[in-house]
Amino acid sequence: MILEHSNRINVHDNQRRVKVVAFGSYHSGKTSFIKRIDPDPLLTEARNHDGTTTVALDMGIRYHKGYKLYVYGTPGQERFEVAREVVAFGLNAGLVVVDSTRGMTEFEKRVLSELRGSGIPCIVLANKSDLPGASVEKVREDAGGYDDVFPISSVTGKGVDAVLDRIVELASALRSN
Ligand SMILES: Nc1nc2c(ncn2[C@@H]2O[C@H](COP(=O)(O)OP(=O)(O)OP(=O)(O)O)[C@@H](O)[C@H]2O)c(=O)[nH]1
Ligand SMILES: [Mg+2]
Repeated sequence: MILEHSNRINVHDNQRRVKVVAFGSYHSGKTSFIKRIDPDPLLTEARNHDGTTTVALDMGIRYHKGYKLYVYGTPGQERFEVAREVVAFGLNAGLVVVDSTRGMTEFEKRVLSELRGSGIPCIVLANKSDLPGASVEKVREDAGGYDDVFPISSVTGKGVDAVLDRIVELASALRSN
């Protein structure tokens, strides 16, 4: 699997590379977001009782405004904490993917607070905005009024470009520090 994809992880192509890691509770839509930004992602999913679930990591690559974004998806299931730690190592920016029909879980609130506490730029994605009952206001409230909350739909693609723009903005700020 690694060899098959190794040509895509070329570190000698002089692009400005950014490692972005997506966190979020079970089925919040992390894998769907990665599939949306890269039509040929690396996915490690297994079938389970309600569809599929990530069991190790996902990765998509997206070129955006002069940057090469490596976007990693973590597993949402609690038991995969070790995988989350390994995937998160060395990240430049974090995404907290929230199912906006249910609001932020305690886990998602904790991840946001840990990222912010470590000074890592992060964006909250209020995903599933295409579904009835989705509320970006509720997610904003759950995030304690945090500014960087973006309503998106990983299924329709709505709002995704604004997220990519914001990642690049945060990355360029990092570089100028
Ligand atoms: N309507 C709608 N459904 C979505 C959206 N994003 C994800 N889903 C659905 O939500 C379910 C879970 O999506 P995944 O992308 O697998 O979620 P995940 O966060 O990767 O899940 P785990 O790996 O199990 O933690 C699937 O049935 C998706 O089709 C969205 O924006 N809108
Ligand atoms: Mg997944």
